[in-house]
Formats: sequence, structure tokens, C-alpha cells
Amino acid sequence: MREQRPTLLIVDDQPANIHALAKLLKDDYRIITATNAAKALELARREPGPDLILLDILMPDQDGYAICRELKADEAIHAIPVIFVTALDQAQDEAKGLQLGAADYISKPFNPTIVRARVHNQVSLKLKTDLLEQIALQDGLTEIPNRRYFDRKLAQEWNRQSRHQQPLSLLMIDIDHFKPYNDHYGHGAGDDCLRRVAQALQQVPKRAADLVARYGGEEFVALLPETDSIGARQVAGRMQEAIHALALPHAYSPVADRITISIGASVSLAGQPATSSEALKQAADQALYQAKEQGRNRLVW
Ligand code: GH3
Ligand code: MG
Ligand code: MG
Ligand code: MG
Repeated sequence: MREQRPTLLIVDDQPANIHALAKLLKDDYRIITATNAAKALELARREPGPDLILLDILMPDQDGYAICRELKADEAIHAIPVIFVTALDQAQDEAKGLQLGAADYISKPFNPTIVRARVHNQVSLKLKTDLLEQIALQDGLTEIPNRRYFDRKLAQEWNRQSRHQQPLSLLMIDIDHFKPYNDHYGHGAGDDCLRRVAQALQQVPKRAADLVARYGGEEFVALLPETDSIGARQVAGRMQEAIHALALPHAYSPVADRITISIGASVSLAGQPATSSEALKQAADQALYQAKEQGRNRLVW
């Protein structure tokens, strides 16, 4: 479990400087430290990443400006705020640091109370931003990832699998005859059903990189990186079984006595010229349409 205190990464080539800052901040934060650029970047990239980086400028191998530039150029870590803590006290040094994207700049010798206050302010802002991001990417009803998150992941995985020549599978999942369910059992029961289906679907894929999201309404998607059609078929089959096992009664469905799903699947094959992630989505959508046409409660490729 993640420790409750926010994490600070202190980067300085001189252990005595690290010690002075750590002493000042250790009661309120979990402290991790690095004395060179390579270690600093490694710790910044390790999950869960730091909530703030205190960065020295004058260091023998790679200076703090260069580290900051690298942090800000990497999409995965560019949102971690950086405060320079440095002996350089000229306006042009500070200007350079801020222009590189640092959140703040503290020159030495520092006032301990001011350092604590500046660190606190930047960490509060970071935690608020994290929370907003989490809310923006989660579906409010089912609490699984939403379409915005899915679209972002699809773009990332599409680029990755094209580079590494790996298959990428996509499942579009739609609840059958959900309108009559809502009409007869009520909207509240419909919402409950969506939550239970979402939870059940989310538990099916096993790999960390697999993603299940609510695409909209009563439609869900599963993104399965490095998964070919054999693997995706297994996942789809287990999803059908999981929803069957939920046994949510649906007396107004012409296809079964309970809630069922239709699944349209598509795979982008390793080694074949990639078309686009949009085409992958359209193929799954087309397959889903056919699954509905052919009588629902089934998987179509
Ligand atoms: P099909 O088997 O062809 O998919 O039929 P269907 O009735 O499931 O499809 P249709 O698109 O006609 O209806 C979807 C229904 O899903 C209509 C809408 O009221 C319901 N729905 C969409 N979003 C929500 C939601 O957030 N909560 C609830 N309760 N119902 C929703
Ligand atoms: Mg130094
Ligand atoms: Mg439907
Ligand atoms: Mg639908």
C-alpha cells in the first residue's frame, strides 16, 4: 500500500546538503535521495513517483538544469514539480530555472520556514492536480476508467505495438436489450446493473497492461496489449461466463432469462502494416454490430 505521506526526491551531489534538507522535511514527507542525474531520473520514473523534486544545480556529471530538461521532456514524469535549491543566486540563474519549467527556485543560504512553506505549497498543488486527473479519467457511475482514459491508452499502446511488432486486441462489449431492462426495472436498477457488469468485466483480464473501460452508455471496451486473437477469444469467453454467472434477471430479454452481452473483436496483427487505431476500433464496432444482427449474446470477429 502506498504510504500516506507525500514523497520528496532530494537530488544533490553533496550528502551534507541532502542531510540538511531531509532533516527539515522528514517529519512531513517520505524522503528519497539521489546524488547524481542517472539515479535521480531512475527514482523519478519508478512507480509511485515522487510528488516533488528538490534539485541542486551544480553537480559534477550532469547539472540540475539538464536533469530538469530531461524530466520535462518525458511525458510520464513531466508533471512532477521541481524546485531548484542552489547556491546560484543571480537573477539570470533563477530565470533559467523557471524557464525550464521549475515550479520554484530557492537560493542558499535558505530560511528553513520559507523552504517548508514553499515545499508544502507545491506538494498541495500536485496532489490536487493528481486528484483532478483521476476524476477526469474515471467513470463516475461505475468507477472504472472512462472513454477519455481508454482513448489515451489506445493511442499509447498503438504506438508501442507498432514499434515492437506485437499484436493488440480490442473488444467492444455491449449489454443486450438494456433499454427494456431500464424501462421495466427502473433507471436505478439499470445503474446497479451497469456497476455490477463493469466490476465483473474488469476482473476478467489478468495482465497488468490490460484495460477495461466504460466507453459510454451500456457499452464497454477492453484493450489487450500483446494479445493475439487466441488470447482475446479466451478473455471474451471468460467475460461472457462472468456475466452469465452474475445471473442478473432480465425477464424482458428475448435472448435469455438474464443479462447478456454481445462482443465485437478486432486484432492488429504483429508484423502486418499497421493501419490506424481508428480502424481497429471501427473493425470491433462492425463486429459488434454483426453480433447484434446474428442474435446477440455472442462474440464476433
Ligand atoms: P441492443 O441489444 O441492441 O444493444 O439493445 P439495447 O436496448 O441495449 O440498446 P439501446 O441502445 O437501444 O439502449 C441502450 C440503453 O442503455 C438506453 C439507455 O437508457 C440505457 N443507458 C445508457 N446509459 C445508461 C446509464 O448510465 N444508466 C442507465 N440506467 N441506463 C443507461
Ligand atoms: Mg552541488
Ligand atoms: Mg445494448
Ligand atoms: Mg449500445
